[in-house]
Amino acid sequence: MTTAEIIAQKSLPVNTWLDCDPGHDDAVALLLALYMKESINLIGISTVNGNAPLLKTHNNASQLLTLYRASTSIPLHRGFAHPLEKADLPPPVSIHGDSGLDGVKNLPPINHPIVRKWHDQHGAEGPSVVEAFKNMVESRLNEDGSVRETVSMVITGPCTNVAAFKRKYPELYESGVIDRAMVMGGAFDVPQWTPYAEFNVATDPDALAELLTSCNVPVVLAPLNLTHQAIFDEGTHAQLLAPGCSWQEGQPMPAPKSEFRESLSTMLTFFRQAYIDQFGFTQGPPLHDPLCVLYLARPELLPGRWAHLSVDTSNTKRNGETTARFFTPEGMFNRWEERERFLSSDDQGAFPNCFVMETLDREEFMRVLLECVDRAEEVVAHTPL
Ligand SMILES: [Ca+2]
Repeated sequence: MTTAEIIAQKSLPVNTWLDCDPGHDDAVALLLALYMKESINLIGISTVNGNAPLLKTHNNASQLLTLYRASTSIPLHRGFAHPLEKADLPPPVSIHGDSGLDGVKNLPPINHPIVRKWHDQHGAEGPSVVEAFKNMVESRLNEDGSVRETVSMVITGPCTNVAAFKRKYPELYESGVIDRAMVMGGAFDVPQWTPYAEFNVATDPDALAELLTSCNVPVVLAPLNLTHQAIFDEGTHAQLLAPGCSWQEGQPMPAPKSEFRESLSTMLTFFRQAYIDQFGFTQGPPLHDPLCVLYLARPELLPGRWAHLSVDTSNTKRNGETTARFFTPEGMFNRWEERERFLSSDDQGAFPNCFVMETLDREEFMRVLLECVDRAEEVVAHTPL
């Protein structure tokens, strides 16, 4: 059994909370979370400042949930508009456009009644998300403090919301209900947003640092080294537009088979162009965020290693830099359940606090993604707005 299987050996479907800052790749993560139904039970969603200011990421989440015809029984909470401590960090980048989700055709408008319903459901900003996490955890604890069921947190933006919860209710964060914090962020020796740091971590380094102090909730990290393998290439794009088509490289793209496919295609085309213009990615955009959802359902597709992860919070140019000391060779540390022996060590810097996903079965990921598109298209076709 691989290390990945050991940490993620859970019964399916996995109760999942998605904390996000949509964002084009967040949008794909949300699609997977909603439509990998036999593997993922999406119990809640929250938004955070990140790819765009909070007002916009919350709008985008409301529009996407409407586009995807998500069940309105799933709560959507508005989170924090500013990082945990550093209020003066630079504003978000424009890679997702001014709205944070530019270029998507047929996106339901923000004044659509269903979008408004999502938007206003739990629309109060900030601390209310912490109370939502509190209720989510408490409702899964028995009276004697034992855990009735677990929840995996998926964080595809800055970690602000979850870190604020951990600070206010540390005993609930560590209660065992939250079994892991899946975090898209960080990078090791690859080009980044700043010369030292990946965007999500640079946007709120103190928040990730807070999560890394937990002895009970491991961080499972999808760094850029991994996510840059998740290239949404032209061949996959052709299949997204017209499933089963015989597209060959150099041919024009097929016409979209439905309005819904056109929406997703334009979303990924915008993201593709942004990656060409800003980072020189010519093969297609990397789909960072969905890998955190994919791992919950299919950990064998994303093997990795345990590490002690640290993050620079010094407010210097190295702000948000992630450093990993890996437990190698295999066998030094494989099982989260065996962390006790490190807890008693004098050197807390040796504690394995993070599982770093390292490689991806890209082909299978794209197959899963296209399957979710098929399922969503079917629902959309039968659910007029
Ligand atoms: Ca994101």
